[in-house]
Amino acid sequence: MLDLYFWATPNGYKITILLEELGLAYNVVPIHIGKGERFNPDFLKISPNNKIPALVDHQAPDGRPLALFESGAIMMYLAEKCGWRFMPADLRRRYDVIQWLMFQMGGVGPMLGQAHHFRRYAKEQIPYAIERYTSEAMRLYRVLDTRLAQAEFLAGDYSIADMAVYPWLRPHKWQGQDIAAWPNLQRWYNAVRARPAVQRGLAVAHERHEKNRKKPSGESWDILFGEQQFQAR
Ligand SMILES: N[C@@H](CCC(=O)N[C@@H](CS)C(=O)NCC(=O)O)C(=O)O
Repeated sequence: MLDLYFWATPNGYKITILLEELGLAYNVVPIHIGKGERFNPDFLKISPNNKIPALVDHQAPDGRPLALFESGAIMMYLAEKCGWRFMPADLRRRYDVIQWLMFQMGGVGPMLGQAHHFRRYAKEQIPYAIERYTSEAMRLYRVLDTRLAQAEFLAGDYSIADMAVYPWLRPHKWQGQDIAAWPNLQRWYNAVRARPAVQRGLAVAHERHEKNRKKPSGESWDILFGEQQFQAR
């Protein structure tokens, strides 16, 4: 059995989408990030960066339990465990997937996350920061659109790289972006969104954590962005 430590955020959705694509059974362990559940010592043993998602596979292929944090590592593990699905074993094709996955992990996620923060969550509107991360979001959208003019999906065939990027582009309005301005990106976005497993991956999350759609305020803001996160250990 797989335990997914999850909250309804783009990094959480990546894993529910992949689990649905793979048809694996899994148990969702909700970690309400706005309530500080991620500082629970049992969770920290699994996820030392105290962020979701994390995964425990109670029976990994070597016969022992395996705990993983970082969504990219979790995706690579699940793809390999299931016989290299959505990340081919072939060296060159595998690295096509890995480089676009790393582009998401190192660029798309952190930069768009900062765009969300400064445009939507920051208590003070800081024009320099808003401009910086909105421009960077647009630059990343251009990189994606250019790539998707050459290939149907980021790594050629549909892969974990597409599943990693898609949830981050859903809140494109929060990033000050318009997907319709990028025809290749829009074509890809519609194709990924139309996949039944993607819809299931998002629905699992919505059913359980609808309240998370609210903008953090008061105590949940302090837990997410204030002093509390630095005093947790
Ligand atoms: N690089 C990490 C990022 C994880 C991450 O930022 N998770 C967010 C939710 S999307 C979280 O736990 N936020 C709570 C916090 O940062 O305090 C990954 O891809 O797994």
